[in-house]
Amino acid sequence: MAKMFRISRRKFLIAFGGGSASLLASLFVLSRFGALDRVIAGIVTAGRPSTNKEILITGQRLPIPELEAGEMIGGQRVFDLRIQRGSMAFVTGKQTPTFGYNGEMLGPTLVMDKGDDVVLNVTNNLGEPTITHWHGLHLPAVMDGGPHQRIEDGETWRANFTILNEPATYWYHPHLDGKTADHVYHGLSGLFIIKDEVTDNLGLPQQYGIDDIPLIVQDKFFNEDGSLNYPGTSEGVKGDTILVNGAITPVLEVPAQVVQFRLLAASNARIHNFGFSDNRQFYQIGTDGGLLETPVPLTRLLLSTGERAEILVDFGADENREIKLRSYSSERENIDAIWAKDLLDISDFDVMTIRVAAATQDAVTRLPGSLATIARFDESQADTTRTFKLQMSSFRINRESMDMNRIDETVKLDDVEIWEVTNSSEMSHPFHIHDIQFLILTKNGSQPPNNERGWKDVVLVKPGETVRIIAQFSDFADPDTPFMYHCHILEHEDGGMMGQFVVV
Ligand SMILES: [Cu+2]
Repeated sequence: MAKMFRISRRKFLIAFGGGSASLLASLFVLSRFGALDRVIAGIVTAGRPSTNKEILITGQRLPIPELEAGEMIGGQRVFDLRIQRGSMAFVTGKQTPTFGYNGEMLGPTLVMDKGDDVVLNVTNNLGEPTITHWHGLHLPAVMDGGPHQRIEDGETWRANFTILNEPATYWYHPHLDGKTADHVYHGLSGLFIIKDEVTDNLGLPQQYGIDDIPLIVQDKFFNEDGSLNYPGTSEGVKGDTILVNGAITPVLEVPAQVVQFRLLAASNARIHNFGFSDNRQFYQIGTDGGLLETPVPLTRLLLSTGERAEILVDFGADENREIKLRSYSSERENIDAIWAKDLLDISDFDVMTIRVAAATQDAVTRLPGSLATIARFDESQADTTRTFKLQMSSFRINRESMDMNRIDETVKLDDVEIWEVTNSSEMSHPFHIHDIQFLILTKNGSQPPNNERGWKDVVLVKPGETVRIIAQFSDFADPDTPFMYHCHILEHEDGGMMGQFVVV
């Protein structure tokens, strides 16, 4: 896998490292016509898979994952998840082998209340070992579903914990060391929605599937025989075909009123820059781990793999109109060096078509004023500051590749810590920490943008950037079972850009 990374880099150097006068002259001409990026991206993506777009089934109605509230048994909310192989229709006349939870692909949206005592029985019928991680949840390390909690084929793992997190959108996905990227790519991902009475009474759109819509955005390559093509490229697999909730660039009908989208960037590697085709303003109300203090107006939303955002969009004046949800990737700045970009990275492209129909009877028509109070830490409260250097050569953090038998950091229970994460590589890395929700203090010394001033469990660290975050490690100490921190580009994680910490 590391080999492909070197090849693409070498191709780039061969093509553009020569420095001959004629080459430079033609580059100058190309750059004047804005085509240089496209040429270079074309060169570095040559030899990688591409999908014959004519064979794809697109424009289907957006599937909405089934809402699953579990079953109340003896005061516990019990969910059963079966990891299984399935089959989907993405290519005309063909079937695509997929992986899913309780279905062909993706999984049910698990809904629960803050404070619930939750049991998740996860049965592995995949034919190979896997595990399921509860991304963003604050829980005992043995219940986290990290690489140390493996489920052998045919076995069931029972996870049991109390929901302590704030109301927000979380997700679940495999986390087996070295296999996470492959398992997620083939379809294993699902959402959690945590609710509580306070949030239920804010007047937010919350009719699931009607005005409260989950959007799991991914990208994949398809072979002509219908199968998924997973090239395993070590710098990160960015597919050339965009899927939402397991359908290729689908169509969603929304009522002409305020609608909530729960966005999950669940690609293996792609970093999106969402916006709408009419450049309308929308409002971010939630981050990974809770509501923001007030709605934040945006026209673009940068979302890297693993991150979630709840946004409100007012379609009140749009009945009978058609609007596209798009990713304006060409507008992103300082995301990846050109050798790591694919054609979509330098393009603006459709993610989903939105058709606006009549409003519902009990339509939400106004935005809420204030949403939540965030108890911020003061930097002076920090007991410790740790530094993490992200390096792409051999995929390391602080010069070490992931080792299941090495504990990298030991954190004292209840300590408040500042983690300073520096990216000295040429690609952006979404940095994820298990167990906790954190607040971003600074990005390269500046305050984070308003829409990132809420609880987070993934933060994008761009090339040359240092991001400082602050968090408290409370409730769950276990000297024997570590939590993970890692890059959420899944091929980087599998490649070794992951470390382990224990709370004692
Ligand atoms: Cu990374």
